[in-house]
Order: sequence, then C-alpha cells, then structure tokens
Amino acid sequence: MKQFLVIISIVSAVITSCTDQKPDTAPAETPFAEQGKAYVLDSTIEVAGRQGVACDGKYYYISSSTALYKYTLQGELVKSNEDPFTELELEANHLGDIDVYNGDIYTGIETFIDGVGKNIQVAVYDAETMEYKYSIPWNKESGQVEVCGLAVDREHNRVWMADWVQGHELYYYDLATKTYEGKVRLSPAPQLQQGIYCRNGQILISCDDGDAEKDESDHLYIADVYQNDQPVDTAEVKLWREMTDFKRVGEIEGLTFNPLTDNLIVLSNRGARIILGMPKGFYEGYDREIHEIYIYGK
Ligand SMILES: [Ca+2]
Ligand SMILES: [Ca+2]
Repeated sequence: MKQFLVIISIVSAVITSCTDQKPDTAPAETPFAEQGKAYVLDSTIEVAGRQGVACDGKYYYISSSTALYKYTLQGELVKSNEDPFTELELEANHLGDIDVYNGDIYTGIETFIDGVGKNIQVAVYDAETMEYKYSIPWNKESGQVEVCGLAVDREHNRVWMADWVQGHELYYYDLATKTYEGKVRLSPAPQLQQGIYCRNGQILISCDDGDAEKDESDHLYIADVYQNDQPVDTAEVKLWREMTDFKRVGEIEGLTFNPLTDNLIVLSNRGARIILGMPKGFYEGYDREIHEIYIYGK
C-alpha cells in the first residue's frame, strides 16, 4: 500500500510538472497571425483615456491626451498620473499611443499645435509608480513632424515612432544609446495612423482611415520592417484587419497585445462627431464620447 502511494505521488508530481511547463516560445516572440481576422472579439472594457493602450500581461495601461491610467485586466482603475508633463524638460501637451516593457511605460509626447508637433520625445515612466523617469529626444533631421504613437521593438532593443501628419515613414531609435538610428519608408503609406505595435520584425499600424460620417470602418495594416534582421529601406504595407466589429464606427486609436495570452487589444472611441479633427457635437443616442478597449482572442 505504501509503495502504491509513493508511485501515485510520483505520477502526480510528473503530471503537475508537465502541465506547469511553459511553452518554448512566449506569444510575444511568435509572428503575428497572417490575417487579423484570426482574432475574434472576446470582450470590451470602458476606459478613461482616448489615445493609447499597452499591456504587460498583468495590467492595461491607457493614455488620454494628457494623462496615464493603469487598470487590472478586469477593468479596475488602480493608479493614474494626471500630471505627466510637469517634470519634462521640454514643454508638452499631447500623449499618443504607448507601450510597456521591462517595467517602463514608453510614451510618444509632443506639443501639438495647428496640425504639427514640436518637442517630440519618447518619455519613459515607471509602470509601478507611474512617475516620469527620462526622455529620449527627437532628431529633427529625421523628417518626422508629429508623433501619434510608438512601439518598443523588444527583439532589437529599439523604439519606433509613427507620424499622423505625413505618415510616409516609421522612425527608429536605439534604446541603448537613446539616439535616432533611421527610418523605414511605408509603401503604400496608410493614412491617418494612430498606434503601432512591433513584434518579430513586423509592425502593425492602426489607422483612423474610415470616415464615421459615411459609416466606414477603420483598419489595421501590417508592415515587414526587417529583412535579414536589418531594418529595410522600404516596407510593403498590407491590410491586416478591417475593424467591422466595433459597437459603432468612430475613431480608432492605439493597439497592443497581451504578451502572455496573445490577446489583441485595440482602443476605439465612439459617439463624438469629429470632422477634420475637430469635435462637432455627438451622434444620435450619445451625449459624450465613450472610450473602450476591444479585447480579441484567437
Ligand atoms: Ca491618437
Ligand atoms: Ca474612423
């Protein structure tokens, strides 16, 4: 009997260790699905910010134009920084799409006035305290004139920035030296870019290119920005997903993935009538703009 119990406990220990085993490759290191329609809508969470979203597997981080918020995966607000610009050396008034990596929140910040950005910078905040840490300055010679969003390139220790105003290029900076390295031309350049996410040498781009006045959906595009582990000069851009499953057509913003579960997460705003970037009241049935993250699984 005693021997029998020993065998049972060995067998159960083996089974437990097998089921506890992590997969060889984390979702964060695998290529994107070839087509975004592989991702099916699972749930939505209303959030306080209208710009960006990031996820470290434990929390969602949300940006509004002027604040940062931290939510549990169940949607409970646990922390915020509603004064993120006070410690910056350069004046700023606008946050775009964000990312989170190794305990730091990466944000694309600028002073946005009359359709162009000034004082563009990658500002980094502590994901625990939400306090400002440091900035990576913009290289004006790069040609970038606005920052609508950024993405950490975990495999190559870089950060990429997108530009809503001209949108022909994505710009990359080295995280070790904190300096500008180069840019990749997008062909064709998708219009009205909002957020980007980088994985495995590819970048997904969310674009507010569907006109809500005409009941048009927004889109996600994919670009191969690397070849032989080096950034290319020109990346071919392909449609990846049409966002037909939002509750109402509106304004798509940032996007991200949960690095542990591979959930695709997209921020979108609905209800406000926005004509050429200017708020013009609300659509029927709305008296405010609703900001939500849409969470997709495979
Ligand atoms: Ca935006
Ligand atoms: Ca739109």
